[in-house]
Amino acid sequence: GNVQLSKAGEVLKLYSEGEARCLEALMRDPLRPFVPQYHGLVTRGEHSYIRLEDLLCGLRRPVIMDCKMGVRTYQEDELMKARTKATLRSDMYQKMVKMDPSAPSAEEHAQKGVTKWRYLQWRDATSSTSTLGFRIEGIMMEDGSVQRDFRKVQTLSQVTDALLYFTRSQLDTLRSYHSRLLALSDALSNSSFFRTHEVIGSSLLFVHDHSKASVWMIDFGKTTPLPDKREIHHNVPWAEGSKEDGYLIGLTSLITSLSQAIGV
Ligand code: 4IP
Ligand code: MN
Repeated sequence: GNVQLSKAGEVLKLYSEGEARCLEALMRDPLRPFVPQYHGLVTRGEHSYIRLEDLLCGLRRPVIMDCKMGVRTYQEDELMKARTKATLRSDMYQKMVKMDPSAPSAEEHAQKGVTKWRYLQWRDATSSTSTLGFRIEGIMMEDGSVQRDFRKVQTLSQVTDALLYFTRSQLDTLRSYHSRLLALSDALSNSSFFRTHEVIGSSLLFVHDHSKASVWMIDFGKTTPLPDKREIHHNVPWAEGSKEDGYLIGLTSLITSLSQAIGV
């Protein structure tokens, strides 16, 4: 959507202050090898952009999977806004009806709108987000075809099926992903960035071609520093005010699913 190609090896993403700050901090953190390299800002016309390493550079016919991490994809702020000055979104109401006409309440049907929090919360509850701590947002196969019909994938064995489809059951690819996630898990446990940030709406991007496979942390637009030097655990369910994101619940689910796929 808001990412475009710039010169070779680089992509531009529309600037947001929060994301730029996260990327700056990540370049000085043990997570650096798991994040696209950040090259600062550039202005084109009226807009500023973040310059990022192109993760697809040098790959032939790459296959890509985006997994949105965490047990929720909305910030606590969004819940506050929904309670106080509830802005109704008709586009989100439409997306909801399209997926399940019986999902909106009678009141929501009458007003033909839902709050952003309600929509995001419903997406979390009807996907694997709430239970497994992540969901598959989409897969692009080597011919460029994109599949987004993973919205209702809910169980770990459905995730494993999706992983087998995505990798065409190639054992070396599955093993590379598995070891990369174990290395990520290690880096996360040593990361002061991770300890001090609430990571919401961020994805793990799985990318492979015929010769290599890797996983990257992307999208930090809704990742925020915790207030007052607070820290979170990332491996417990969320309760209002706890700021917990459940990122590690999702990572554990993915590692378990990959283990099942390669039979270890
Ligand atoms: C989208 O819903 C995603 O949740 C977006 O998150 C979110 O953007 C959109 O909110 C929301 O409509 P679907 O994926 O179900 O279509 P992401 O950008 O991480 O994919 P935000 O702004 O929350 O990042 P709006 O308000 O941008 O429409
Ligand atoms: Mn995303």
